[in-house]
This record gives sequence, structure tokens and C-alpha cells, in this order.
Amino acid sequence: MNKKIIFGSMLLGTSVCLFLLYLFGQTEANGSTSEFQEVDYVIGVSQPNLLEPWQVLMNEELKNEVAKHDNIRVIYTDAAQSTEQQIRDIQTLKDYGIDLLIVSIDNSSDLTPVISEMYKEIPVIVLGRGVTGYNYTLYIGSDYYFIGETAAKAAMNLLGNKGGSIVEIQGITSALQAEERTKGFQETLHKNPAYKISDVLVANWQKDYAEDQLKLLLEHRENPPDLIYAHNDAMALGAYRAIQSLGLKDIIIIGSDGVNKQNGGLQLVNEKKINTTFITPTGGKEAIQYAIEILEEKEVIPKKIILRNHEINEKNIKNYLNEKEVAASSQEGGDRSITLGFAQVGNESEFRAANTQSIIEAAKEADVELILKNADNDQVKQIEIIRDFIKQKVDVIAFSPKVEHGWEEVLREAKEAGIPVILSDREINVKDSSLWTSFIGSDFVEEGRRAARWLVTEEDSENVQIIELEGTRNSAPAEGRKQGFEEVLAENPNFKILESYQGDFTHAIGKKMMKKALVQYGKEIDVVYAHNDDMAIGAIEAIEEFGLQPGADIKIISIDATKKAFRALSTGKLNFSVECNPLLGPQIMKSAQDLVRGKEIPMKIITAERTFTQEEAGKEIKKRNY
Ligand code: GYE
Repeated sequence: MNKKIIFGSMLLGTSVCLFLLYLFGQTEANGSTSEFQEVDYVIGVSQPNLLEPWQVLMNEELKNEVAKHDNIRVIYTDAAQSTEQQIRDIQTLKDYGIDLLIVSIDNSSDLTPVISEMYKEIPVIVLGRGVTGYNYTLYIGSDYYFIGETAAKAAMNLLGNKGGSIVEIQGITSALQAEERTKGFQETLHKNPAYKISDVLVANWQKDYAEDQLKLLLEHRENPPDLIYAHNDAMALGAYRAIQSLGLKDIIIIGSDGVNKQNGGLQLVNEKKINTTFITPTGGKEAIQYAIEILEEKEVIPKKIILRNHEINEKNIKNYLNEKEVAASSQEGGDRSITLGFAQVGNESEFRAANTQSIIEAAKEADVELILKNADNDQVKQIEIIRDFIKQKVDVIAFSPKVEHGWEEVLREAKEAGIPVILSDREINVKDSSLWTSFIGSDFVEEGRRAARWLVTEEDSENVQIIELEGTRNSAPAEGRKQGFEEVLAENPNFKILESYQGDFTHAIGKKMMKKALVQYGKEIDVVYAHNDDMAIGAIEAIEEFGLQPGADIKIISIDATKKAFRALSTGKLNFSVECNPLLGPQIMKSAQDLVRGKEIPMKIITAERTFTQEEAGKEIKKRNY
């Protein structure tokens, strides 16, 4: 890696800044003013604006972390809420020769294509505010649908069963996070007609704008609303001021962001100006830490880091106001060896064998005492294993949930025992998300989309008939892969799923079901979409025994992309495979150790994954070790 000479001298520094000022709307760079400074990397940070307290906090957290690394130089730009300026900023940062871009955006539809272009040339971290699609190196931020959903639940709690009328104050509508918050909020509320959203205002994240708009609305309304939901605390404060100025009383206000500063959400809750807010970590610190890992080409870089939000209200505000004491007191774990109880789901597939091996090896590597038990694909047995871990008082429990439902009771017991729970490779569906601490695994819906996107570009005939071999019923991967696949097919009506069969992720049942499909549909079948490699390999054998040619007479798509799939791809019997990474051991051990050290870990760590055609598999097969 070439050292970069960055001229730090005041004079030179200043002229560079001037030059940068000329190039970018507003800019600054870190770094000492000593003569010549060698740095390993130059990172560009493009901010949509520094008007909002949350964006300002993000910049501060970035700078605090940068200050710990003297081998990097960071150039910050601020587009002052102008999309055109931000597009120019990004372009000029690139021309300036940065090694990596960190970007937070307001306008996802205009910025997504710009970021996709950048990603073709340098690593890109999307921070705090998302883009559509997956054309970036890493996304670090919150799940904004989840925030909207949790805000709706808080609103229903605060209003009670009698319900009430609600005014929603949105941020910038072109911003994905405003869109997702609204979706989470409205979809959750609409389940119960007692809660009515009477008006939706747009105030661009701005306090004054929210105040003026709400005042205007309420001045002409006979009955004031019962509750205001503002997408950030600045607008929630604006709502509070509007209500004050109109002499109105008893209107509940929910904000979001939970910044611990004057007029930040924590203070507003503490001063009873608003009722609830949600701490939304900016991810600034993590962004710099991961930027360095990416530039140093560390092997395992996730695709998404979803940070956990914490609901703040009058009941728990005191805990968060003196968070420093809280953090200090929870640092009791230190570096002692830890015991991890892992309840593995079964031995159903190549993926599973590689996953179990990765966990065993990583535990040895990390000096974690691992108690690994196998539930043989039986949920009752898996619950018993978890209960046993609770009795043994392990430090952390991790498990790969066979199915999405039925975990509340045992997880509540783990929570009461103070044992954090990590979900490995499969998610669950529980009302109370505090019953689990972190999910490490894949985006199954996106895997399903990738399988279908290949098919609709590959096949152009009038009427394409598909047999689907589904994984374990009600399991997160089967549900997600079906949903993602059907989502893309819905836009391509010439593709039809003839029938879906339950293959339970195993070779044997996959083969048996394919035989059944061949008897029923024979040569009508054009494509087989198998939720994992093992079922696909079973289908290939059934098709050959039926006298047809897999990969030619019938196209076959699978998910996992294990070595077995690579062999089938390189022999032309399988056409396309979507990767699902089983090597989750190292991340599970790191998360377990961080937890015992009292460190907050991300709510979700989504693995980065690829897809493979027959050609690509041919090149990669030697490197595949599972
Ligand atoms: O795709 C399949 C295994 O949970 C993601 O389970 C995992 C899936 C994987 O049986 O092969």
C-alpha cells in the first residue's frame, strides 16, 4: 500500500482548503499542521446537511474516531441540504483521489445512481440514511421501518384502547428513512381503526418549519389531535412550541433520534416537553472503524450493520441521561473466558455442516468455551436445549431457530435470567424484539430477488413454468426466499410457479418431491427454483433418472452456493446459485465477547454475498472450502 504524502503545512494546508472550498460548498480536513504528513488513506465524508442536530452529532462521532488514527486523512463536505451540491461534492471528492467514501444522504432516488457509480471504483460506506438496492460496500444505520413500527406501538400504548387522532410530521419525503418510518408507523397503526392519522405534514427535519406548519393546521381545526408523531426530535420540539403558543394541553408528542444534548430528545423527554423518543445511533464511530478494515482488506466485511434503537420515555429517561455511569457499571465482563451455549437446528444440509464447523473452529480460535447441542430439526428439542443452557447459566445463548414462531416463552426465561440471545442465520418473529439481542445472517428476501432477477434476464420465452422446492415451512429462509422470488416474478407475468413442494432443505426430500413434480408435469417444467443446493442436487438426480437433461431441458437455480453447487455449475447441471454465507462463527464469537464486556452490539449484522453463474463458478471452485 502506497503511503500518500499529504502536505500539512499551514500555508499549503490553507491553500488546499481554499482550493477545496472553491471545489466544494463547504469543507474541512483533519490532520496536524506539521510539515509533511504521510497517511495511508484519504477518506471523503459527504454530508447532506449539518443543519440537523443528528447529522452534526454524526460528524462529531466521525471526528472523534478519526482522531484515534493518524494514518488517515478525512475530508468532510456539507451539501447544506442541496442534492445537486451533494452530487457535486461526491464527484469532486472522487476527483481528489479519495480511497473510500462515507456518505449520508437525504435524497435516495437521486443519490442512489451516483453512489452505484462510485461503488464501481472505490469502497463506499452508506451511513445513517439508506439508498435503495445493494450497490455499496457497507450500510451502517438503523432499520427505519422498525423505528416507525415501534413509534406506532408507543402511540397505541400512550393513547390507550380508546384510540385517538394523530398528526404525523415527516422529514424530507425523498429520503428513504422518512418513507420507511411512515410505512412502519402507518402500517402498524392501520391494523387498529381506533387510531386515525388525520393529517400528514412535511417539515424537512426542521424545527421552525414544523412549528409553523402545525400552528397553521391547528389554528383552523376545531378539535386538536390527541398525538403528534414527528420523524425527529427537532420537529417534535417545533410541535411542542406550536402547541404551547396556541395554549393547547394534553397532546402527546413522540419524536426520534434521542440526541443527549441541549434541546436533544433526551432533554426534551426529561423536561416533559415530549413523551417519547428513540435513540438512533449515528454509526459515526463504526463507520471509521469499518473504513479502515475495508481499506486494510480485512476478510469478513458485512453488508449491513443495523444499529439498535432504544425507546426513551419518562420511565427510563434517568437511566439514559447518566449513560456514562451506566456504560461504566456494565463493563464488568472484562477479558475473562466466556461460555457460549449454541443450539444448532440440525444436520439437514451442506450449509449446515459448514456452519457448525465454522462455529466450532471460531470458538477454539477465540478461546470461547462452546457448548454446542444439535436439535435434529426438532423445535421442541431446540427449546429444551436452550432451557438447559439457562439452567447451566451460560454467558450467552446463540441458536439457529428452526422456524419463525413459538420462541416467546423460552426467550422470556433467558431474558429473566439475564442471558443475552444471538440469532444465528435465521430470524424469528416475536412481538417484543428485546427478547433477542442480535441477528447475524443473510437477507433472505434479497436472495430470492437475486434468483428471480437472473431468471427473468436469462429466459425470454412467452410462458415459463417453474417448480419451486421450498425449505422448512415457516422458517425465515424459506419465507424470505419465496417472498423475494415472487416479488420479482410479479413484475414479469410470463413467469409462473406451477407448484411449490415442501423439500425441508434436504437432498432426499428434494429428490422425492422433484420425482413427484416430474410425474405430474413432466416436460411442461422449464425451471426448478430450489431454496438450497441440497434440494437442487436431489432434483438434478431425479431429472436425470426421468431421462431429461438438468441445466438444459430444465434450468435449475439454487441458494447457498456450496462446493456441491459449484461442481454442478461447472458440469452444466445447475445454472445459477445465490450465495448464503455459512461461515458465521467468527462474528458470533466477537459479538458474544463484546456482549460480556458490556459493549452494545448491532441489532443485525447482514453478511455480504454474491451470485454465481456457470462461468463464475468455474473460476471460483478451487477457492470454495465448504
Ligand atoms: O440456506 C439451508 C439450511 O438457515 C440460511 O438452512 C440457512 C438455511 C440454508 O438448511 O441450506
